[in-house]
Amino acid sequence: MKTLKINGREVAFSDEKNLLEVIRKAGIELPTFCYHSELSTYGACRMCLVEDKRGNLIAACSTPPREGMEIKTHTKRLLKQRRMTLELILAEHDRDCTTCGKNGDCKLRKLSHDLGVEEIRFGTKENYLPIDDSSEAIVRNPNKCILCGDCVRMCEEVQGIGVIGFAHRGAKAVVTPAFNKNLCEVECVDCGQCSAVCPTGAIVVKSHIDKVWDALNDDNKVVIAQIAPAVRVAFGEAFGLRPGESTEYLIVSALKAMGFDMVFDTCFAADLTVIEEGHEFLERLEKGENLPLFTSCCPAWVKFVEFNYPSFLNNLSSCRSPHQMFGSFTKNYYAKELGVSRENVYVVSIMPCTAKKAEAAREELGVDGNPDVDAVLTTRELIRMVREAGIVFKDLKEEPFDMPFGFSTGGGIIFGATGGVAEAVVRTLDGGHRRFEQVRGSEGLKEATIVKDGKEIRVAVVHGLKNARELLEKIKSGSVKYDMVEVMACPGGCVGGAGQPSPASTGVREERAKGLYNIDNRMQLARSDENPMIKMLYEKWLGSPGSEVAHKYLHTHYRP
Ligand code: HC1
Ligand code: SF4
Repeated sequence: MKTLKINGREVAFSDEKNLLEVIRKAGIELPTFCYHSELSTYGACRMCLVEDKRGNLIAACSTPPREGMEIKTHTKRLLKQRRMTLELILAEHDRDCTTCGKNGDCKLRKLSHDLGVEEIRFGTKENYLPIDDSSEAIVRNPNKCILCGDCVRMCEEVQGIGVIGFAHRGAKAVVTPAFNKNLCEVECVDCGQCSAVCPTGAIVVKSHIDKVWDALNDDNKVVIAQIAPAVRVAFGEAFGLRPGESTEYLIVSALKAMGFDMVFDTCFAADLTVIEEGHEFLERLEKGENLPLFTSCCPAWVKFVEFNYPSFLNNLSSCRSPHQMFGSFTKNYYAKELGVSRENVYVVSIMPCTAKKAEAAREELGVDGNPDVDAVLTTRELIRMVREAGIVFKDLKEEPFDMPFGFSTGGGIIFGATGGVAEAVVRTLDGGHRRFEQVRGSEGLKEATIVKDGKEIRVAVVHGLKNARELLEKIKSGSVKYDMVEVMACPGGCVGGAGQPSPASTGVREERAKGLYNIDNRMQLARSDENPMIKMLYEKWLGSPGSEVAHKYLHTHYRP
């Protein structure tokens, strides 16, 4: 076993990729801005400097651990150095912390407090750059950027998109889309993963909180919430629960306390998606057309295909995503049952995702300018609203979902983890009650083959858009062949959505996914086609899967 010394204590190490990982494993939390274990090492922020026995200062993130090394992590010199680095960053930083979107969750503010920065000797920021709020999903404030490059590497290395990068040099250096364009003018897919790794308020999620409060305070509006699968296994993290603990009935209770009239489950709409998409898939299979079928639940993935692979647009399932199906049947069918006009029904989607905000704004997903989904709150926005409303989480009593759209099967629940959509469709195609565990887990690409009526169906599952691009290239070249492909833009699927509480490392995402499979195991029904409320919706309104009504209200088209 190899060892080195940290602050005079012997510490064993094996395959840790750098000194920083060894130090953190030894229980010492060295500060960093630009280090993320899932991104390449940048080594720019200099916060993780340590001192070796010769007195050299070295960046722990970019130094491999070596046998016999002796380092110190908190000498007087290092403390002074870190404080100075913070002071220099703060001197160039817009410091309106009290009104910042990252207030309460800002690493810069936390470290300045923890490291005892009490004055900034190097002046105050003078030159302010314009804020870019052109995106439906995120807001970029360059005045709060500390040039750590986390967003740049996330967009490039994990999402394979690369629409933001460094421009200019020295004091003029900024992170910006090419040619200083706004985000809405480049091929940003709204995944929000850049905001999830941003340590400050330089990239934040666009808030829908105020408009939801407005609707809740409007007596003419019937305000209806739907809760996405992945929200329930992450929401509790903000209140001290472990990732993966299910909190859906506490969320229902909180929403009711805030004044929501009805609370339904997006998992019901996910069950409906399985039926429509399963039907569409079998039709394509029979005709041998537009295969592989690509799932279409993830709006960032849909936009990615629209921007980059228009020749594959016909491969996308024409099904709207579950939360948009929900908005559509709520406003076009249920509003009539309630005797309320669609304008007076206000649908709020509670989602782990930022791209759902942009999806809800798509013109085709509404009627005459009235959207099917009026507002999208991320898990984090809902947490903020719960606090704003003075609701004490530990005092909440569980409440059930409302009916009829609060009933779901395990098939709808597992949508929130990578592989879940494919597994739910396969369960229904198979018609048994088996689980299909081959497509579970956090590997970038998962494959499975199932046999239906003597015919082999090849399924692939990818998450993270870089993985999706690699797969599309292989499909294009003919080197691989599949019948169905599930793609989710965020690492881990929706459980790793950018609207979830941070930080979402691989381990956290896996725990959340496990939480969804645990709920699935407890569910009475495993297959979406067994959902009695779905059967009722077909009997009362839709007719049969793939019917004209179903196509009009539950399907969509894409833009080349
Ligand atoms: Fe998802 Fe979906 S699973 S896309 O990840 O298909 O956001 O959770 O709500 O719409 O159901 C997200 C999650 C979510 C949709 C469903
Ligand atoms: Fe890149 Fe996604 Fe951020 Fe857009 S939202 S800049 S695609 S990481």
